[in-house]
Amino acid sequence: MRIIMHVDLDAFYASCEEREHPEYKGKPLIVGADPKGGTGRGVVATCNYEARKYGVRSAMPITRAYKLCPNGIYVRPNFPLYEETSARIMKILRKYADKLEIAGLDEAYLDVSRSAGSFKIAKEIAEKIKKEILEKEKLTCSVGISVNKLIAKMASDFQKPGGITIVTENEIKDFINPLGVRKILGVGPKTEQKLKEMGIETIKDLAKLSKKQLIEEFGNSMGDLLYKSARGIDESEVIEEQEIKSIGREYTFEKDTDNIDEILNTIDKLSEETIEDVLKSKLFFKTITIKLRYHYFETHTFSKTLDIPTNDLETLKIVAKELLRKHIKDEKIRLIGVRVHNFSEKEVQKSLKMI
Ligand code: TTP
Ligand code: MG
Repeated sequence: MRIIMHVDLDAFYASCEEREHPEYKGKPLIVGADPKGGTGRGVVATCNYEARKYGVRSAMPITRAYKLCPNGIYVRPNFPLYEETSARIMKILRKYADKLEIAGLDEAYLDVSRSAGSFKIAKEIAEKIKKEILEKEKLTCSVGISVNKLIAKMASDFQKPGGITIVTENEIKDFINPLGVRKILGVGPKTEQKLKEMGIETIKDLAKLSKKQLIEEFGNSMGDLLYKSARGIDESEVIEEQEIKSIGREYTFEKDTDNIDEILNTIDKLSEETIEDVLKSKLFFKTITIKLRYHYFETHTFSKTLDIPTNDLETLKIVAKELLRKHIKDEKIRLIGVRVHNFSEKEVQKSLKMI
């Protein structure tokens, strides 16, 4: 039997901010953009649990957050702080895992099948992990323990903040049945909406659909995922991955803009900040992606993969701007992002010839 643990930090960005600024403690804290008295732009990245009492949530427009919680403290994200903190936490987690898969800045899967051997010992390991993260990083986390990644992740979310939730093989059905389909990793708002239109809201509802029906409606891979997830089945392995997946920056304009100079200058600035982080990471990237969000919120990404890896600023600027010119529509832009990924540790050649 496998024993898989999912560890997820509580209100991660907000908790890092509270640790650095004890004066924020006990007050609603929103990390995201400056609300500018209700006229600001951008969205909430996250907020602490005090702010959640007012209904504030991740991904909500900052103006809406401000309406719900005008007296909250609003801060902009400090990514280097979260990245450094995350790296130290992953180091702690690695000690306890046979295999560790970093799934995001604040979450990881641990395969502890061999080292724990039983759910009882796995719980003790989870308690040790929580204690060490609290002592060393002054942060709390929630832990889910089960027989696969799918259920472990649902379990870590079940008793937030600070909970440890164990779901054994026999308990899976009762645990997942009442949950909303959105709790399945891979089910986003679109799939959720489509299922809702079919009268499916909970995992119990979902389990009533046949594999054939699901594949007809959602295609092979999503259909198969939905069919298996509704039964608590997930055979995917915990995959050791130590590399950072991507590095990048994005910016929401003060006012939606179609001023091409302003957009290009912003790409330059975002590229510079991105390269600073790339140099710190000592990595070389092959793929460059830009993200464009239009004023009506439609969002597109466009990528180009180079022949050889680089960490060159000019290359990034040129390719990002080329992607922009090629794909931009005649509409006002709300947000723009620059991101690099597909990393390797070796540089081959630092020159523009590769473009
Ligand atoms: P989550 O783990 O989803 O959220 P959280 O840690 O803030 O809160 P919870 O206690 O419910 O786990 O995401 C981790 C971080 O990722 C979060 O602190 C901020 C960032 N994030 C965004 O920037 N935008 C988003 O829409 C979400 C969901 C998260
Ligand atoms: Mg979290």
